[in-house]
Amino acid sequence: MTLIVALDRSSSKNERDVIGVISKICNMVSGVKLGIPLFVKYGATIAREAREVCRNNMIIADLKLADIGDIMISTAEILLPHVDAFIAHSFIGREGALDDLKGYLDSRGLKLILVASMSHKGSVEVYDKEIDNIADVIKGINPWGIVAPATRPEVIGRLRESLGKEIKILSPGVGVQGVKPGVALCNGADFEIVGRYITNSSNPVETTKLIIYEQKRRLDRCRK
Ligand code: NUP
Repeated sequence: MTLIVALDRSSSKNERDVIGVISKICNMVSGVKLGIPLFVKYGATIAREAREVCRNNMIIADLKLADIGDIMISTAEILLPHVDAFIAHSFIGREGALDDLKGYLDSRGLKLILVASMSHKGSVEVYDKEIDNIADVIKGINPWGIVAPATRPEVIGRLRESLGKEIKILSPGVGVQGVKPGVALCNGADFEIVGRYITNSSNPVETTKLIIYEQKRRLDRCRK
């Protein structure tokens, strides 16, 4: 499975509707990524609920951690029982930050995912200019995965080349941000992250099926 669903907001007053959406599609996706708006609104409860309905999926907390090690660890601790992976920014560097977080997550059997570049246009202003330094930080930390933009497939290709095959690449930008399903996979990503295209759909199950169908179709073509 090559799809991760991103949940960032609830359209009703409680979180049951986003939980309702994922409960219908858990069996079609690899992971469920929970975003900052949901954590601010509902706290750790949202992760517990996601875990309860999607027992076999990877639950990813996308808090985009970017702090000193001690504070990132205190943040992760709160969500520990319900989450399998945490996303942190790579630009903060290793010493006193990412190396501490990585050590802590390793000791608990949890995954670290580092943002290597972002899907919005402004990411070229800093992240892409520093891509070699960023790749060095990533190599030094050796996380389970990285985030790289579906919107700039050449960046995915460059990171794949520099980091090798072991590190998983997760690519957002598919759907509402304009990229067609399968494009990032064809350029070296392992997973595509899709949020609003699914969560805002009047039929999230059919939309998820369609994305998976399109991913397969494009992959079959680009692998020929
Ligand atoms: O560079 C990034 N771009 C991005 O959109 C890094 C991310 N983590 N994301 C996240 O991916 C964003 O926070 C949201 O949860 C998801 C994309 O959502 P959508 O545009 O598919 O709705």
